[in-house]
Amino acid sequence: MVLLKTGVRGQGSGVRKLSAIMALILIAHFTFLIPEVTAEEKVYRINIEGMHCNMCVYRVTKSLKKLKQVKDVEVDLDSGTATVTLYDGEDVATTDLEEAVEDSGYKPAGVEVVGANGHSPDKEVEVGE
Ligand SMILES: [Cu+2]
Repeated sequence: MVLLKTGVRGQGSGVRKLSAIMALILIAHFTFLIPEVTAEEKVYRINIEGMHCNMCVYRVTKSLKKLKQVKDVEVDLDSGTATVTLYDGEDVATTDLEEAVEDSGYKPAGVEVVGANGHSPDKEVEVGE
């Protein structure tokens, strides 16, 4: 008994060191969790025909941003695409995206899911209602 007690007491600083390591592991763990949270943002890419200049880009961007699920829109004039990022856990009908493009005066030519933040779509999990 006595031996055991002194043994435990002797490890006091060791235990403190261990808690510090545990805390570091926890912090590291949470740091890794952050990208996972944002990975729930769905990203769509829309091919758009008829855009010629920055005014076109502006009009398409403005129209897509009117959708309440849309967090961010990036239109690339050279490739004729709009990359639309939704808010966490939100989804949108591709027809709504196409309508938004049409409303701005341009022609949608296909919508694809490019995954979570542009990463591979196979990571997506359909969650039941
Ligand atoms: Cu233009």
